Order: sequence, then C-alpha cells, then structure tokens
Amino acid sequence: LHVESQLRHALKHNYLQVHYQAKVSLKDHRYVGLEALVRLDIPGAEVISPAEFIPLAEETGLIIDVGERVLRQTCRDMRNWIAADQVTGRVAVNLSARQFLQPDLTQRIKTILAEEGLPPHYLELEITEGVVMENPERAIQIMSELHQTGIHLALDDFGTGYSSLAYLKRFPIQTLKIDKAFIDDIHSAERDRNMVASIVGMAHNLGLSVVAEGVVDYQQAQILAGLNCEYAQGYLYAQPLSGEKFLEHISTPL
Ligand code: G
Ligand code: G
Ligand code: MN
Ligand code: NA
Repeated sequence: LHVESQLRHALKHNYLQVHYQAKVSLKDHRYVGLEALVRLDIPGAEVISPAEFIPLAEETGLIIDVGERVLRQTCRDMRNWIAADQVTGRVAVNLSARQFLQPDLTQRIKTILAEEGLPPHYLELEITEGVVMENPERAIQIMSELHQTGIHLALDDFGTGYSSLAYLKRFPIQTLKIDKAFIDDIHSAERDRNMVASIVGMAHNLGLSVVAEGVVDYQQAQILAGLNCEYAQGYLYAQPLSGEKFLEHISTPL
C-alpha cells in the first residue's frame, strides 16, 4: 500500500521523471540512440525505481496513466532535442503488458505523437518477450498495427521468454535486445557466449539488429563486438540520466 499511495501521490503532483540511457554502436562505442526509463521522484523521498512500482502500477491499472505520461514526456523531449539538433537516432519506450493489450493502443500512440509533433519513425517501442509470448497471434496483430504507423519495434529481455523460432520469424519487429542475464558472465561462461553467438546469428538471418543489455566492462564489449552484435547499453557507457545530464553526456567526446 505504501508504494501504491506514493505512486498515486506522484501521479497527482506530476513527480514522474523520465530518464534516458544511451545506446551505442559496439564498433566504435559511439552514441546511436536512447531508451526512456521512468523514475518516481517525490521531493524529500528517495527516488523509486520502476522495478518497484511498475508491477504495482500494472496490478492497479495505474500503468495506463503512467505509460501515457512517459510516452508524452519522451516524445516532447525528443521533438525539442531534434529541433535543436542535439540528439539523433531513435528513442525507445517500454510498453507494459496491460498497455500492450489496450484495444485502442495504436490510436492513442498516434495521437500523442501528433500532439507532441514527433514523427513516428523516431519512436521505438520495447515489448518484452514474455508479454508477446502470452498470446503470440494477438501480439502479431497488435505489433503489425503499430509497425504500419512507422514506429519501430524491439523485443526486450530476449532469451528469458521462450520465443519459438516459428514465431520470431512472423513478428514484425526490427530489433532483439538480449537480456542482461546472458551478458553478465559472457567473459567467463562459454555457454553464455555460445548462446549470445546463436542469438546474434539467428537475428541477423531474420534481418534483425541486436542490442546487448547490461554491458558493464570493456571486455564484455569486445567479446560482443567479436560476435557481431551491433549495439549495446549499459553502465560501461552510461547510466539512465536526467534529460539535461543525458545531453551533456552525449555531447562529451569519449
Ligand atoms: O530503469 P530500471 O533498470 O530501474 O527499470 C527497471 C524495469 O522497469 C525494467 O524492466 C524496465 O524495462 C522497466 N521500465 C522502466 N521504465 C518503464 C516504463 O516507462 N514503462 C514500463 N512499462 N516499464 C518501464
Ligand atoms: O527491462 P529493460 O531492459 O527495459 O530494463 C533496463 C533496466 O536495466 C533499467 O532498469 C536500467 O536502469 C538497467 N540497466 C541498464 N544498464 C545496466 C547495467 O549496465 N547494469 C545494470 N545492473 N542495470 C542496467
Ligand atoms: Mn527496455
Ligand atoms: Na531488458
């Protein structure tokens, strides 16, 4: 109940904050895009991580409100940054299970994009493998509708949700994000390295690009580059940062 009342309080007073984490190319460690990650920042209290309040927001239905605010803020920030030539690439936003299954999802997103003045091709939506595999046929319909608007789609937390290859081929997605769990021990565990090599090979055969999540050291980055993985996110490059700090980060040469 504590987190729920904090969340309601935060929604009422607009204390949701969108942070941004850089995505980089593993070839040259250059910035290529960004992911929006929400935070609860109530004045006088510690920042609350989405890992704590997203499941609760999902249970209570508050996620619909949270999700729309995150999307709107992200589109607004991105539009301004593009107009000022401060940011290039695409911005990724995470969709929860309940959001994904909203009957009018595509229309709601199109409305927000239009109101905030962001062309759809600048937006990428991350949908977890687990959510998609709960009802793959329905997921294909929803993803196709989203894809037709020009929005890009990424399968998030890949490797944790048991996608069958038959489905993967039919999903109208452009990107796989390999879950951090496969990256953590990539230097020491040959099995994890082999798994990642297989995922990258399979993704490329299907015409998908690959992002490795949770890259924290240079050795992991080198191994991933050697496995032909194109992109990475992780603390090695940048933590999720406030918009202001994110702009500073990407404008500072490595
Ligand atoms: O940023 P952090 O690593 O603390 O995020 C924890 C979890 O919360 C991750 O699984 C991430 O995908 C999820 N998350 C972060 N921001 C959002 C958001 O805006 N919407 C949804 N649905 N999930 C988010
Ligand atoms: O589920 P999703 O992949 O959207 O969640 C991303 C989460 O991972 C965010 O909460 C983000 O803060 C976190 N994250 C990003 N990079 C790293 C990292 O290098 N190490 C750890 N431990 N977490 C990370
Ligand atoms: Mn994500
Ligand atoms: Na993930």
